[in-house]
Amino acid sequence: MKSFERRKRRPGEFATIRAEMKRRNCLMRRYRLVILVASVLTVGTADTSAGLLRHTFAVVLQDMRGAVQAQSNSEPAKAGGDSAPGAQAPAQKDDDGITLRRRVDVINPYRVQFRDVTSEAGIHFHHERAASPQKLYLETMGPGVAWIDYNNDGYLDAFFVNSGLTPFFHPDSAPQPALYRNNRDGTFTDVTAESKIRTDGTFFFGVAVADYDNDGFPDIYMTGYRHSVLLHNNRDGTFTDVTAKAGVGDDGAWATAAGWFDYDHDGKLDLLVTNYVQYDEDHPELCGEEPTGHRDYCHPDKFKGSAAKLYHNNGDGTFTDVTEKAGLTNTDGKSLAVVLADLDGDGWPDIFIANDTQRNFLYLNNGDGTFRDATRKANVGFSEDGRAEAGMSADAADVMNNGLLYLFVSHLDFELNRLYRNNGDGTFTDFTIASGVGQTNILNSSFGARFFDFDNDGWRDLLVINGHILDDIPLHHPEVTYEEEKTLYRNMGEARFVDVTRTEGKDFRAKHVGRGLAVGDYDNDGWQDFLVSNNGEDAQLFRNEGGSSPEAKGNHWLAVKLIGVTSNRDGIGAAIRVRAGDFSSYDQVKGGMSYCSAQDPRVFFGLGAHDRVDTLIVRWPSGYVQEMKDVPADTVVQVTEGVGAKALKYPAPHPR
Ligand SMILES: [Ca+2]
Ligand SMILES: [Ca+2]
Ligand SMILES: [Ca+2]
Ligand SMILES: [Ca+2]
Repeated sequence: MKSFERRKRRPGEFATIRAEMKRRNCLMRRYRLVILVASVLTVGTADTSAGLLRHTFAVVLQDMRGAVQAQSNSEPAKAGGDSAPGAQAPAQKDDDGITLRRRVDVINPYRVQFRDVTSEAGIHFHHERAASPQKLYLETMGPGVAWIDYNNDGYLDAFFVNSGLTPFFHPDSAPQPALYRNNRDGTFTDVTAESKIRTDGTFFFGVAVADYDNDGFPDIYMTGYRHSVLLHNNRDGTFTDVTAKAGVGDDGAWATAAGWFDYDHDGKLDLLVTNYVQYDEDHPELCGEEPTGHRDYCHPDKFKGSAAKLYHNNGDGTFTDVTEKAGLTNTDGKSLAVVLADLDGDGWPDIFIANDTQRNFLYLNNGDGTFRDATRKANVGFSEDGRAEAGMSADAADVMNNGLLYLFVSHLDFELNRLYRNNGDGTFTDFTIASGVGQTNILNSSFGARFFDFDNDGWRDLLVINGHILDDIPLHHPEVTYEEEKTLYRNMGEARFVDVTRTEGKDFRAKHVGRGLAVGDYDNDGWQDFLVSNNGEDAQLFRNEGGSSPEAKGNHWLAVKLIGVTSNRDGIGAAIRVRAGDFSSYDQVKGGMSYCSAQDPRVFFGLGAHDRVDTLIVRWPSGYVQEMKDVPADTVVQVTEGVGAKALKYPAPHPR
């Protein structure tokens, strides 16, 4: 009787049972995964800690919740065909056999996307590659890109570096850089002509921006081949080339990355210029395959390295080359990136340089105008297995929210990009594999890279711009392309990075020959945007659409703009700590970063659910410590050294 009754089910009941069984199976699979992951972590990883384990559990549990949610969302619509409000489209299967929607729920839960707004913003800068059949080495490197608020209206303007003339490339007019003014309504206007920025055919690569003369307006340093240029901002929209008087031309060298910092704490910003290789374009090495005559861009091993230069700011518009005095003469360098930050926490800014095929350099500041090479002791010169890699980009950030700056260096294809964990005792540990920033990018050649909290959840994420050096790379490695996707990693907490590139739109995933990356909030909405410079292609502006994501609505932010009085006016070298409840985040106003590019000078903090900051503490390079209490979130706070803080209001869009 009972068995007969069981056979007589109500219509639709079988479907419900099937759904329930499927849900239970799904949960069981995930419980098994929890146990598996826990076992692997406990047994197999040197970096296992209670925190990481907790985090892994949290991720997997979140995944389970996401799966349950997705399950309930995919249940059939009720009789009558009404679809529930907020019902989601059927999930797409991806090639891992896991539904893409579930992956998005877990790895990009706030659904923050970047949109290519280059064209609608009115930016139409094209980098001239200066390509020749001879494949001059200069052609494939560069360019960088910059954010600079040149007219000091609180809105970031954009500056693009261009190439120049070579013995094999001499058009009627030399390629020119470009300055675009931010119209405060999402668009830009090309103001290059009125800015009087015009170059003479010098081949430029990178850019560093800072207010070196403390007059309140940011100035521009452009790195170039055989000659670099300092452009003083005249405060009326025009710039003057003051290189000769300043004595910072770096003549004869191939300058790449540069950065500003006040290494001797005298209140005046000094200039660190890194140089690549000793290269003679008039008698170029021609590289490639001899028998076939097939030309290729040279390998850096063909050339000798070139030492960086440190220029001390004398405060009267002139600088003195103090490279030797400071102990920085090292011709092993084939440098492409620099980050200037206090890496050992002693209050003095240090120098980290990424070198191509040579070890990186870490120079710690002795506090007496000299530096010591601490690379080997600090363990940041090589990959974990002792190889010097390609070193195209560098950044430093607190990705653990523990007050220690980790170092990131990007590399070529078939090398892993490296993350070095700061152990807080002057040493670092290669954290690449454990952190997850290496593997998914193995076929890409990574140039510009920056840490920033793209979804404002309180954890700094990582954006990497890719593009190969060799335009014929598929001939050598068919699986590698010249144009490459960008890579976005989300920090899932405690420096566990997950590649979320596939959760971004097609604009973001379009392939380019990526080089420079400048991160900045050009529309002052608190969601950080970015500029990309591509070799031989149009530059790109990506807008962070986080502000219009319903899922991200609960995430808050705070930006800090510093005005130094005793310290250098830009506050470069200042350390900032933010506390909100049990949340704490730390950063510094750093010099250099990324690949040959200049970043938003403000420091941004994602705050997650915190809509107020309990304390904001600024430790200025002068040593003065300034503390502000109960600061509202979702605003740019301007802190003037020793004076006070105010929330900046941005003027309404002005008529065009
Ligand atoms: Ca200035
Ligand atoms: Ca100084
Ligand atoms: Ca984040
Ligand atoms: Ca923005």
